[in-house]
Amino acid sequence: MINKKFGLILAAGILALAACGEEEQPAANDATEVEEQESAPAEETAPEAEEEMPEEDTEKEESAEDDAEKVADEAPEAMSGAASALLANGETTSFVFNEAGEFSIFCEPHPVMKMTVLVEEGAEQMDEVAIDIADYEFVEETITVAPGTTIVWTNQDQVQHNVAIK
Ligand SMILES: [Cu+2]
Repeated sequence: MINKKFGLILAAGILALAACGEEEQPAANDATEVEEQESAPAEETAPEAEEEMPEEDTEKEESAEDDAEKVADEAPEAMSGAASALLANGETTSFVFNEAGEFSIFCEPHPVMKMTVLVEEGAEQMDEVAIDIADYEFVEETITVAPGTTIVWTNQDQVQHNVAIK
């Protein structure tokens, strides 16, 4: 609110000054100057508040990143050699894919079970993506996700599977 007011006063002041530069109106000019002087204390605080605004936004973004990091903490980062525990029927596991690139996924007890995760900047799938493991297969053969996506696998089979990264 203060910023808007200040903006209006500033805009009015600039307009008045610009107008005064062209047509000499001493009376109107004096009135404008007095007005500006009266509102000076408010102006002194307003620019600071305006400058602080972006910092606050940055802090908000950082806290959003912190939240994302918390999610990432829950799901281990996808990297070569990583593997989940064996999943019983209905159990889930997840990895977060932060790095762009290609990840070959397989099931350790059944190495024929494979899928590929492509991590690409600007991919439509993001945040959290669910993939079932059913009938000895990863339901998606290849999936493209944006960096930072957490993929959650759910074992729908009665046999145990896991999710390993080559
Ligand atoms: Cu398996």
